Amino acid sequence: MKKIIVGFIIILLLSILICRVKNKSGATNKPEVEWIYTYEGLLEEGGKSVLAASDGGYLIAGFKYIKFEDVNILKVDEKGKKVWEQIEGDFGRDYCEEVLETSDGGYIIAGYSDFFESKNWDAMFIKVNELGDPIWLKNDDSPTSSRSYSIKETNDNSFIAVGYIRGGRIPMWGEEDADDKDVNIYLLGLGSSGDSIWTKVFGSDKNEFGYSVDIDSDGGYIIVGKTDAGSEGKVDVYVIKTDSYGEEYWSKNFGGSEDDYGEEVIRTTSGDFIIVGSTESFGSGKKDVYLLKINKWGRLLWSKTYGNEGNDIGNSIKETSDGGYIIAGTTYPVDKKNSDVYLIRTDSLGDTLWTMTVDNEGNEQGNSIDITEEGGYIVGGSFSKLLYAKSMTLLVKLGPDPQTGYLNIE
Ligand SMILES: [Ca+2]
Ligand SMILES: [Ca+2]
Ligand SMILES: [Ca+2]
Ligand SMILES: [Ca+2]
Repeated sequence: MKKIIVGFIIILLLSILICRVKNKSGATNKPEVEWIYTYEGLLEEGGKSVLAASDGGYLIAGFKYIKFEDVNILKVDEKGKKVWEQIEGDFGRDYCEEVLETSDGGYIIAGYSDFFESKNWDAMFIKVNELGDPIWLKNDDSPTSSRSYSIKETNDNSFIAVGYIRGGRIPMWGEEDADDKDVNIYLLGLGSSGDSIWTKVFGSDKNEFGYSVDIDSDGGYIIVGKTDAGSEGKVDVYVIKTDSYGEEYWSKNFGGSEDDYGEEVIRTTSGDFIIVGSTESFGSGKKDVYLLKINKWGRLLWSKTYGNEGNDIGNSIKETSDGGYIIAGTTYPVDKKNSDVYLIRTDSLGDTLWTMTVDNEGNEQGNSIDITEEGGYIVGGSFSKLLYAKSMTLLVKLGPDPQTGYLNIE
């Protein structure tokens, strides 16, 4: 028996070695970095969410400190030159978490705000036109603190948003009253002018956070975040599937014995769901980027990790035209004093086609990625020269991906 195990381990090690050699020989087939730009004001700013706009150029939304933090929307052309910039929000602090192009050619922002009269955070939604001029701004009027992190447009020009809220949940079995302190996932069905048509709260007496929502082929929703009610008492990736009214079909935890976080979920062309986040349970040390593919019933099809000894964080994912994935995040290499943008391109099974770090000689954070018209990538995030120096908005443009191009020719 021992001999069989030793033999198996040798074969396993050899196959890992062969895989490594293979990956190295193909590793030159990456897109080129075409440009890196930082955008700065007098004070702090940073980018949270990027998109390749249908009228050309790129749009990055985040925050900019004027008197307080405000939502900032910056439109640049294909070369990264500023076309327009708009500040949105009201009297308090306003943060953007996601920007989305809407079917009318404008944009919608999901975030949160501590509006003047309010003593806590409110989920906030801002609709702007194609030049960033405000059309409406709506704050969630729930009595407890709420935030929104993700928004999608439904096919009737309405919106679905997810975030989290304190309290608001239904009491659990054996509980007299649900208290108003624990955090729960908050799903909002919004009308075309941003008013809540309905809201749903999901969670237990532990904390649950919602970070991403996508629309399923059945008109229902898939929600990803994290829960403190994880296996072995630690944090797990948390996934909820609902119908189009937000009624729960199923919910699942994923991860191992340490902390695992879900950041973004998208429905794939195969009809499954792909989730990106970070894990401390598996991988090469500290946090690693965590990729999970699940089917529509929530069954895990496969999971992968990417990273090195330091912290490697997955923030954003898109499906490429060949059915693979592009992931953007941040890596904190142990042999360096600063962070880099971390990009991972995989095939449809999550096997690595290439990885790349982007370093602008400072602290780069890769928060969001989109695919450009010519099959390259636009990455948005933040940059600071030194750890506690003023932060700036960061954009990185990559040329066409040879991996996608090669597969297209075939
Ligand atoms: Ca809870
Ligand atoms: Ca866990
Ligand atoms: Ca790591
Ligand atoms: Ca760096």
